[in-house]
Amino acid sequence: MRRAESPLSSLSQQRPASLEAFWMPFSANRQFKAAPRLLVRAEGMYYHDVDDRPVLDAAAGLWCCNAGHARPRIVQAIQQQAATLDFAPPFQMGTPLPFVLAERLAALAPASLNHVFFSNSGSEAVDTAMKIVLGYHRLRGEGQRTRFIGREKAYHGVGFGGMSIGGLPNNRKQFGALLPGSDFLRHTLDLQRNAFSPGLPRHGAELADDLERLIALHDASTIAAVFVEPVAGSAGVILPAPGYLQRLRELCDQHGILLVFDEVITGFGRVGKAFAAQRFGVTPDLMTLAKGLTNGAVPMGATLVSDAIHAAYMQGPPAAIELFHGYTYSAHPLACAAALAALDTYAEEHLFERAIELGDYWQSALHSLRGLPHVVDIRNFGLVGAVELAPRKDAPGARGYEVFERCFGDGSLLVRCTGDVIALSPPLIIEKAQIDRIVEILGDMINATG
Ligand code: PXG
Repeated sequence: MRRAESPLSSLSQQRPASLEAFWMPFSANRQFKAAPRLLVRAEGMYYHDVDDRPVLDAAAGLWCCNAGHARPRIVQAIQQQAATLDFAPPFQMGTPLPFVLAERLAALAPASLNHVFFSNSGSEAVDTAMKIVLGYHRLRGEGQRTRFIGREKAYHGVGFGGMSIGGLPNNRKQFGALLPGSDFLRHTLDLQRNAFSPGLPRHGAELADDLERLIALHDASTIAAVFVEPVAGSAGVILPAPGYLQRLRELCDQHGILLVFDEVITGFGRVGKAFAAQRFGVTPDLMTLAKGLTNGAVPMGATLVSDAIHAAYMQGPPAAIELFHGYTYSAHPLACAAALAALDTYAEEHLFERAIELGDYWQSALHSLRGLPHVVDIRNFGLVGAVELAPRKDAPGARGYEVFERCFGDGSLLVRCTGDVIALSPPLIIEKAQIDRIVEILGDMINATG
């Protein structure tokens, strides 16, 4: 399959003649273009770069490829679907696969989440959730509930909705006032009390009570929903103390506030169950998904909605469009085919159990890096890990970036750096020997970076 002599495949295997025109996302464009890192193919646990050097993937691409790369079922499903039905209009028309996929997702999700709205990314899944929440309160005569509560350091994508409830300053500061009325829970990162905790941190369940402060300030009657990542990924892997999510759920219930879990990263086995909601035993009212939904192979997002919310919309004249929202590519046939094949692969290989099976091994391997220069914290949960480094004086992020660059260049290892945190989220097919290899290389590169 690789290296078929078509013009596209040869283009996809070579250094491009010019790097100028492509404005790269979330990248230091000038720095990258001066020393590009180009990946040209992938299989299983490995990428290959443009010089055909294998690179061990400790990031599942970007938290996406939970079953590893180029999985045959998924490849075939996409190929067949592209040749059978490339596109069909999703508005007032249907194709079979999204109905099948939605049933499969509902069966996998917590019991009450039985309705699925499709989009093309995590950002769109979040914005969709925000719109569904606002419409729901309005339908129930509580249209004054317009305020969203996010959390400091949260990442909910880059739409104006998700950005407005996101709590990473760099993602907000260029873009003006954002949606009015959002407010933020305190984040749960506490190195003083929790540094080097194996698994969930002991301290910090009481941080959920911060919602009471916001309720006291704004009045519950103005608050539409609380959005949280059960485990925050982008900010550098921030974990909740046991009981934290339960407490948020209780407070939301007491005050008629909807609880939304953004499971774009935690979904599809990353933390040892299909979804973090199940691992933590807390059921949200809505859940946002993307990434692992198609194993990263085709862009797709999904917003799962409870029966109660869905029922509120399914009233009034049957000819009325219940929700004036959707994307040209909602439920795209290629994405649906990829997602169904990804779900089959996950099930066949029992991949949602891997993060628990490997959890102890992963934890001890990662924590063996304690004591290396500048390592100020190590965090792990499921098959997620983070090694936090102390920032260099006056150059936050520089040390983390250097470790990332060395890992790729000298160590042939793909990790993700976010500020001075090295985040790890390998494909769930990882073997113990590959865990050892990740930790060995990362340790060497941290030592070399100094
Ligand atoms: N919610 C969460 C929790 C995410 O992690 C999104 C929404 C947005 O998804 P899209 O598909 O619109 O990108 C994400 C995305 C990182 C990193 O550095 C993580 C994401 C995106 C970019 C970088 O960890 N997650």
